[in-house]
Amino acid sequence: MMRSQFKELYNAWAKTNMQGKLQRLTWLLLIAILLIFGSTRSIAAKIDPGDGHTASAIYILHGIDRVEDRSAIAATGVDIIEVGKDYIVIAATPEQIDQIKQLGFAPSQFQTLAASPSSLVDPAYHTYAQMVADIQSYAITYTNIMQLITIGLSYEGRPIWAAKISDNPNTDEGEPEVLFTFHQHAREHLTVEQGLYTLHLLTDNYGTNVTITQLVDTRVVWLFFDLNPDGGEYDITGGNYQGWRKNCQPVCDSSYLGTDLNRNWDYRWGCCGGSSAISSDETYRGPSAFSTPETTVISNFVATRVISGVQRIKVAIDFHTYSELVLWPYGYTNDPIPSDMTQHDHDIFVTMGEAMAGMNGYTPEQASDLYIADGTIDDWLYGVYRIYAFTFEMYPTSFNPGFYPSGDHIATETERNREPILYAIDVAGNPDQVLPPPLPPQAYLPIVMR
Ligand code: 0X9
Ligand code: CA
Ligand code: ZN
Repeated sequence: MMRSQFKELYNAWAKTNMQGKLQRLTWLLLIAILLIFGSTRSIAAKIDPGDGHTASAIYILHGIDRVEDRSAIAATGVDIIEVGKDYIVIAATPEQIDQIKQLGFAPSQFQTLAASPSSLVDPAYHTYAQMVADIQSYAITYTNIMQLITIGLSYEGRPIWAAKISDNPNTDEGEPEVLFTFHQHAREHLTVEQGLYTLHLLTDNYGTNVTITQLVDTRVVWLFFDLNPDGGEYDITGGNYQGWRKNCQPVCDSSYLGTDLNRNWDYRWGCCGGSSAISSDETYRGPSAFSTPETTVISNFVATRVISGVQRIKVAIDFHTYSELVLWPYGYTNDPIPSDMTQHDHDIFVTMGEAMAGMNGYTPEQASDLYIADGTIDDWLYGVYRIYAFTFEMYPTSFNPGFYPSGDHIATETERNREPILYAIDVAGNPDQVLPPPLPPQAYLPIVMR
């Protein structure tokens, strides 16, 4: 009795133990499978994003001189880096090159460009940490006209910093507001310098320069120094420039992932072949509009500037490199005045755009004259809030030096935008003033009869 009871118990224990062993074995097997496939997957993520695409290379395409062709090429998801009179420079995968050839462009038009000669990071440019140190020291020096805030975090958790420049910066005085944004695209480091230049310009000259003092006293200037801190830091990893454009969501350690912030804004997002649905592409728009924390944080901020039903921000400039252009909406269509723009607003865009281009020597044009792009910040700022929003493409005009001019250019190229920046701040007081007043009936010139 005891024996058989024991035997039964033993058998039962052995059975559960056996099951346990089997379970453990199964787990081990599962873990092994996960490890093997997990590691191949992470290696694979570096070599192949899993959507059949491979690494982008830089090409120059000759004989391209029509916006229709450029937009058709952009629609394959390549990044058009430069638009010349009769050529374009693109970053494209071999698959995209095949697609472009299928569109009818001849192989003889393609030429691979050598990588940028100076790939060493230039210490004259501010890193994220150096930028933060600079703006924090200014905030301490100029408490009378500067309020420094963080409005949220990037995907990797870096604070997104904003400065409010105005007299009595801790009080809402109801003044007209201007928004300057910098560094949506990681490799466009010159734009961070433009943001710091603007901060220094408005603060260091306050109280001594009459124009600047008046502008700071009668406006609110918002400076968003760095919309893409994660991408910017990734672009300088290891002391070598990486040619990175997008943010780091979900990761920045391969050439395939990340969202193009300037295709992620929620106005006609993904509408018109001006962005890509493929996560490995340079112009990947994300799975939905405002899928990135960086664009979401700015959009939430801009929404807070609607007070008593009126958007306080009247004028905006978003800084990029390169090509030396002043661009205005819309970028999603070639139509200069579609139904979501008034003739009056179009006239203000053209007048302001040409005026600013006259000051910095850039070329003024509608954004889509370059190529169609959808989900861009200026289309969103104007489309949703009727803000006169421009995109500046800074120095240089050509792929040498392209995104990485040496630090010697920082002072001249940021100073070059002094007048357009002051003009934009001024015009925000009443944008309508840039248009000539209509002639009253009695003002017609008398016809002189002879
Ligand atoms: O493609 C962009 O986002 C901007 N150029 S950049 O080389 N800095 O990436 C330009 C956007 C202008 N808008 C349109 N072309 N529609
Ligand atoms: Ca004020
Ligand atoms: Zn850009």
